[in-house]
Amino acid sequence: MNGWMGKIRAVLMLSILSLVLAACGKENLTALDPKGYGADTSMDMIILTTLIMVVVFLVVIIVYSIVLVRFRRKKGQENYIPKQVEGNHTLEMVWTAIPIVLVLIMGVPAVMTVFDLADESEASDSINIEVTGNQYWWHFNYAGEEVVTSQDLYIPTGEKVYLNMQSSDVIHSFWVPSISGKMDVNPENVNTMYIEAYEEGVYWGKCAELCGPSHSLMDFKVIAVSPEEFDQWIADMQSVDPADEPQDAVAQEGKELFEANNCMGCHAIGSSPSAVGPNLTNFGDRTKIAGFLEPTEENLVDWIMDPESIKPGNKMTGNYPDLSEDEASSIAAYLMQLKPSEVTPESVGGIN
Ligand code: HEC
Ligand SMILES: [Cu+2]
Repeated sequence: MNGWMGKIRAVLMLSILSLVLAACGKENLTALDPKGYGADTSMDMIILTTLIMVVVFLVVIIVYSIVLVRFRRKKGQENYIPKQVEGNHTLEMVWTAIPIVLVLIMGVPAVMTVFDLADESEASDSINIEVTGNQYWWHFNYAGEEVVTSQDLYIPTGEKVYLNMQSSDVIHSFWVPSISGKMDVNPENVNTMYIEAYEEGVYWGKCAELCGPSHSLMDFKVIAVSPEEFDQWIADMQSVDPADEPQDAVAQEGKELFEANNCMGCHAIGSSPSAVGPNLTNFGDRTKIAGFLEPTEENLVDWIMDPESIKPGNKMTGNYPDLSEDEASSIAAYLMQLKPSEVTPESVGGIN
């Protein structure tokens, strides 16, 4: 009685725990709630294979239980030997054929999905983006548009967007679980894939390849906006003039400090393709600072003063003169004002 109660209690506790834990994790960071074509087709495969495995499991358990009960050694029949079926042709054919059929049911759609997701035939008429993975940030160059950005990748909904991906250093992996599968981003070759988001929203991306001490902080976002908003965003980004004067005196001072302290050596504002560090054209609209910090001025000052304590091993540390907190604040005020567009992560619901 006690033993049973204990087991029931354990099962109850586990169910409650899994309910509680199910609420953890970020929305739009799961392959199990697909919001884009690649994730959708992967989900179909997950469901198909899981169903088949459950059926196989149930059949095996049922047959096993029947055999266990029916062919127990019974009293008075200790020397009874049941009918021997070794070498039975029908049986052997059946248990060879069933797994082959099951593998075909899973394999054929899997191979078709792989070819479908690798189909590049529409790439030349579509949006093409050059994606560069860097220790520990992402660079996005919109081919033919003179638009460059980092960390937040804007795409239109309902369209296939083709990504041509390469790394500037070590192997990274581009993964936006709720939109698409993973793709390795290698230094020596260009890997391609397309992504398509069904709905507007902000989708979390992760680098899925261990790439150094701050690998786990190499987050990025896909911002899916309507096609009209996307065109608007591209136009807004194209109209940025890096020489424009900031609105107030503090930001003006920040701009001068930004120019005087080597920041420009690595960070472009405008469409310059050079990219030692993230392009900052629309930095004020970013969902995060450096991919993962809340975009507050305070966090930005901390980042500028000591990026190493925030993202160990990053390539910015030590490459510019030491700054006072006042200087860092002025630069932060300037960078926070870089908001060229009305189309922002907030305009499609922000992030959770
Ligand atoms: C040697 C090149 C280099 C210099 C010089 C440099 N940075 Fe950076 N910066 C980087 C790199 C690389 C990153 C990306 C770090 C990461 O996320 O791993 C970065 C990230 C940033 C970010 C976050 C960008 C984003 O998209 O979230 C800001 C803001 C920034 N730097 C500001 C500055 C300022 C201000 C200066 C001058 C005081 C400066 N940087 C000097 C290379 C540089
Ligand atoms: Cu990485």
